Amino acid sequence: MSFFQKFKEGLSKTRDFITAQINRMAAGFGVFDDDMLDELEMTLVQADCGVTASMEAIDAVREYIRSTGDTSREGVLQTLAETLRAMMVEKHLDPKPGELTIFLMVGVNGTGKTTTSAKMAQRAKNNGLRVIMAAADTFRAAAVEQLKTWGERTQTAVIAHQTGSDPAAVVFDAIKSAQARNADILIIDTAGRLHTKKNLMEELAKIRRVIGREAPDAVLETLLVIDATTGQNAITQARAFHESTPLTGLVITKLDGSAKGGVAVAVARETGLPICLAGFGEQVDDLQDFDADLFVKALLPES
Ligand SMILES: Nc1nc2c(ncn2[C@@H]2O[C@H](COP(=O)(O)OP(=O)(O)OP(=O)(O)O)[C@@H](O)[C@H]2O)c(=O)[nH]1
Ligand SMILES: [Mg+2]
Repeated sequence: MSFFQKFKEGLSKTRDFITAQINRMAAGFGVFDDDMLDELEMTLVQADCGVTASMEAIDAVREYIRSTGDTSREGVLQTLAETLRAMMVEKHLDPKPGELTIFLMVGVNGTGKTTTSAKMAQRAKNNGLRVIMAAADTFRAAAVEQLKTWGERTQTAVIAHQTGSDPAAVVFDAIKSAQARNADILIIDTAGRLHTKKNLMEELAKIRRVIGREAPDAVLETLLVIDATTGQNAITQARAFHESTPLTGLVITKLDGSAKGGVAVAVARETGLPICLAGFGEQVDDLQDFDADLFVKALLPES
């Protein structure tokens, strides 16, 4: 399946919703008037693009209509696509062999941190890189076993301590191990935590201090894993995590079958953070570099 097909299939529910609304609005006219633009704005909000992004996008459409007089469906959709696209920054992770890149995977419970860690390990292996994973979720009872199982499946070494131990100590050991084995990549899987729990957020800051001290030359990517089915709470999550653990990028998971795919636009617009990866399923190869052009193309109806 091509890149675009994955985005298209993943965003089909969201696109179907937007398409149905637009078809209903434009039925009989084929052109957009002011009321329809208001409705279109509501449709974007309902598709979880966020209030600010939706408002700005429709403002741009109004400006386009004012300056060109073009109220056609084509012109409106084209302007909409360009405006939404411009709100998103994509960043492709490109770890180099021979230097250590550390991926610190963070996020609230159940967003897909562990699965994404495994997917990333598999991808790095496919690219001939040396990978180690760290089981820094010492909180949830089965978490260490879950990562070890992924380690076996992807043939990746997993550094783990017992459940209940200090995650920063696991990270310390994992860095030592990565350095001793000349690993190119260390993926740190952390426990799901609510962004409102101050002590849990402090734990992440401690992990970061260990990384800064023990691997000062490593490239550190702190990636917030966001579940695309979450809705607007994702914005709050992103802001809270970014405040306590400066993030370098976002991963949007569960884009397969989410009717709330627009949330990627909302989070990108509200945080300015780049989106690095997109998760499209539970299998180890269901991971793609995020592509903002394809994303927007897949989100909106074909004009
Ligand atoms: N459909 C779909 N399911 C996913 C995707 N990524 C993860 N999942 C599923 O989401 C569930 C949670 O995934 P985990 O990787 O365990 O999530 P986590 O963030 O590590 O969870 P905690 O460690 O408990 O916070 C599992 O059932 C995964 O198979 C995805 O891209 N698409
Ligand atoms: Mg996990």
